[in-house]
Amino acid sequence: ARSVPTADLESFAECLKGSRRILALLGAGISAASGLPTFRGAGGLWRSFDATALATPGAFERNPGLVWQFYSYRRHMALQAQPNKAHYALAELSRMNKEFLTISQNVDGLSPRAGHPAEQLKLLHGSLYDLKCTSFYCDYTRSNDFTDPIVPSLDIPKKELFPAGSGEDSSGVANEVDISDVSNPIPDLKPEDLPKCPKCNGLLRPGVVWFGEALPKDTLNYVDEWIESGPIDLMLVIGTSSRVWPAAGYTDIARNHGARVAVINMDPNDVAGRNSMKGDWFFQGDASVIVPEILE
Ligand code: BJW
Ligand code: ZN
Repeated sequence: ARSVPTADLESFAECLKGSRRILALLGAGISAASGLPTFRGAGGLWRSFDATALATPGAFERNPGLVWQFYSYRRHMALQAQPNKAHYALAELSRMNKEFLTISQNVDGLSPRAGHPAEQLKLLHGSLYDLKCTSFYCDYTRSNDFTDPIVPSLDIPKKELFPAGSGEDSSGVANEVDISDVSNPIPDLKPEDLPKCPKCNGLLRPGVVWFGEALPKDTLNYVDEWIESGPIDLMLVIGTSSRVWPAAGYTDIARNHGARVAVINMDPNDVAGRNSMKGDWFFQGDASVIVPEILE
């Protein structure tokens, strides 16, 4: 049984067939079926903290140990997670169509791991596996560091993403204390226990974009040039609440460049209910089901 109404699917398929320049904007919802929580709504809390409140320069300044534990946990969970059928379908479309560009707000690394060609995938909010020095005069950065934990002090108990049943054979010991569970105390880490810069011994931070910070300039320039280099046929808006700027703005920009817009989201009130985000198509449901179905 199809999860998408046939009429919509037919008109979309026809548009897709005639489309060359396609832009996709990804948000946390595309990775939900891989077991990773989104930011807003259920799962958007880490311990008692709002995930978006930890994603700020101020939170890191006030308590780098806490923020590093949050990111260490997120890295661990994302490394355990597997890309889903939506990540794979978009990677496949990229290989088939070199004029397809994906801009992702996600830092989880699942699109690259699904084999999405790097030159057709722009990460607007950085990556959990990039690190950068916080010292003002130091330019040290490191990318694709999949070490888990990143330093020994961050080897703290974490929840298993998909616990191996409740049987005695599951690795229950490691799961007895779960750092994401608010009833368990959180270690008070000192700055000297946190990831350090090999160049200047300053504090390293995750290479992600926090609120109030500029998105990577090269990435923005690349996307702008891609947008300006011809009319856009189709835009796919997948699993994002479209509340965070400038990412959310790309949908209207694409529309102004001629794009028809397909929105794929679990929640019809989230995106489609807000007028400027209204798409020509709204496909409601789990992206890991819908995306492969409509791109097939
Ligand atoms: C499913 C599903 C399933 C669930 N299938 N769907 C007014 C105008 C313009 C800007 C601003 C403004 N007011 C404030 C700003 C600035 C601010 C901003 O946008 N704030 C808003 C909240 C109002 N923006 C910024 O600060 C940005 N920088 C900036 O503007 O710089 C200016 C500047 C220029 C020059 C110098 C200096 C500064 C930076 C934004 C950075 C965002 N960072 C984060 C954290 C990244 C690191 C980390 O991961 O920890 O990015 S916040 C968080 O939100 C993360 C996400 O990428 C981002 C977007 O969230 P997303 O992906 O949409 O997730 P959710 O949870 O919101 O939605 C999930 C959706 O999926 C829902 O719709 C579900 O229904 C759906 N879903 N399951 C399909 N299975
Ligand atoms: Zn440094």
